[in-house]
Amino acid sequence: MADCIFCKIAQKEIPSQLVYEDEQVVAFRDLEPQAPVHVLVIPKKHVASVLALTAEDSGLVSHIFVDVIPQLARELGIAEKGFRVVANTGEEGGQSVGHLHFHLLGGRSMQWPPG
Ligand code: IU
Repeated sequence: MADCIFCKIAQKEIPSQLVYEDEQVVAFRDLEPQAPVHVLVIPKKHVASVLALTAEDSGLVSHIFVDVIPQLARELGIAEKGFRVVANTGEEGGQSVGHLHFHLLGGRSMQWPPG
């Protein structure tokens, strides 16, 4: 999508600290990390949010959760102690960028409830 910053990051029109890439997905370091490890896992195709996912995206979502996130968690050294995956959705959910992204956070003890 033309004006989407995460589309531009996925297409490398805007630089980022990429930590993973395949045909469907990229992951990069969050610019304002909230934990020692904080990366964003995004689909290359534009999907606005969790609410915009359709049955056609089930393979993509499965790939992100079954393959990409566990692999990244291991590579980034947060698999053993634990980590958090967050998809802020919509205004009250705290979503500030309108391109689906999964925060992968780790390297410190997480609190509950979130703010
Ligand atoms: P949110 O769940 O939509 O609020 O998450 C958006 C995240 O994207 C947030 O943590 C920002 O720091 C991060 N981010 C980024 O890493 N690079 C950018 O160019 C922009 C936002 I815009």
